Amino acid sequence: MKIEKFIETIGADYFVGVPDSQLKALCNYLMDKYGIDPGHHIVAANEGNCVATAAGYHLATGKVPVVYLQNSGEGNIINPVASLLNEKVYGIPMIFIVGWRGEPGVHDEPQHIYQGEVTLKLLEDMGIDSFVLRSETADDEVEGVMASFREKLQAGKDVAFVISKGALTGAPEVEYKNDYLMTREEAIRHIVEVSGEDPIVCTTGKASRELFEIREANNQSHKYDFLTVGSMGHSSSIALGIALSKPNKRIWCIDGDGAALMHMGAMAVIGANKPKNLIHIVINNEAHESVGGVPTVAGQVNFVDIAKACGYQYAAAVSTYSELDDELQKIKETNQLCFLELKCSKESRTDLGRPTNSPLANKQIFTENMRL
Ligand SMILES: Cc1ncc(C[n+]2csc(CCOP(=O)(O)OP(=O)(O)O)c2C)c(N)n1
Repeated sequence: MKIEKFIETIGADYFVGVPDSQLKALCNYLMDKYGIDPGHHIVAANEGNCVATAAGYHLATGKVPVVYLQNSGEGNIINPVASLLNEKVYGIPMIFIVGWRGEPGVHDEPQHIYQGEVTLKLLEDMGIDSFVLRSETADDEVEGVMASFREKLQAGKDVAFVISKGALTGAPEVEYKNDYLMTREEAIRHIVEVSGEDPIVCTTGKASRELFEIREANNQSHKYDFLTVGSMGHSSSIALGIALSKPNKRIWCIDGDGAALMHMGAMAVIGANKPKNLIHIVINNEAHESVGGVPTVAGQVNFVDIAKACGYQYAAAVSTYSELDDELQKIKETNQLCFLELKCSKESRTDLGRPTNSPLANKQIFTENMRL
């Protein structure tokens, strides 16, 4: 279905979301039409925040908002859906648009398989009526579904369109860029040169795919790396758990700005615990680059000040490779909790591959190496 027709059919003009590559048509449509606009389109830090912000919009206007998310974000919405939106609590109506990664029968990456299997069931368990939009779904069928959804929304219930691969079409071209010169991939290459045999916990999305390919190109083992292929926003907490358990090993965390924002409370807990052996690096390209490039709010966030305020003992930002190399050497030698922000461009290789090791195989060699 063409995105314009879909938006016209659901009749909404207020959207809060976390982007998804499978929702590219929707994301680009919203960026093209509204950009980031407090009256029409907000990109939230995580999907639970989307629900809460959309609930606030409904409370203030009486209108029905739309929340869009990848199905990976279902876990993040469960709490506010069950304890805020549900008709046994406040009965706040909302339309969800959910990108269905890992749909059974459609090939996808390991982190999407189980989530894909339980996507519809989780919606059902949350009391959200859903309809699966497929590439072959006729426009008038969607109109019919929306007519019945409208009655449910009027009764304070929530509904969802689950978007199968390729079902939404007609994405306008949108250019996502900033002025920074370092690329994420080259910056990771510089980190790997300095980290040597230290373990690295790497964030969700293309950063992990790039790290995997860098190891391959260097003929190095993958045993040093824990790739957080799913579980966006949790790399720094995983790294904290490792760092506190292995005080004699230096642990590097390569995080993304979108991921760091998604569960920013983790930084407060890391800062309070002060593991001396943890180096937390945020690659800030001001975007959700891995899923298309929709901006995060990280262009307006001072991560260095936040890290210092959370209790990190050293924090700095760099935007060139020579600054990066200087800082990497410095923090490698200081025995204290360090934070480094890398200001990077919004780009990646079009021929970037995916890890060829399974997550289970990755875990096994990583843990064997950790326990040596
Ligand atoms: C809970 C959850 N929501 C959404 C996604 C989809 N997703 C995968 S990577 C990504 C963007 C990550 O952005 P950032 O951390 O800034 O890294 P970048 O891709 O820019 O390097 C998103 C939204 C996900 N995997 N999990």
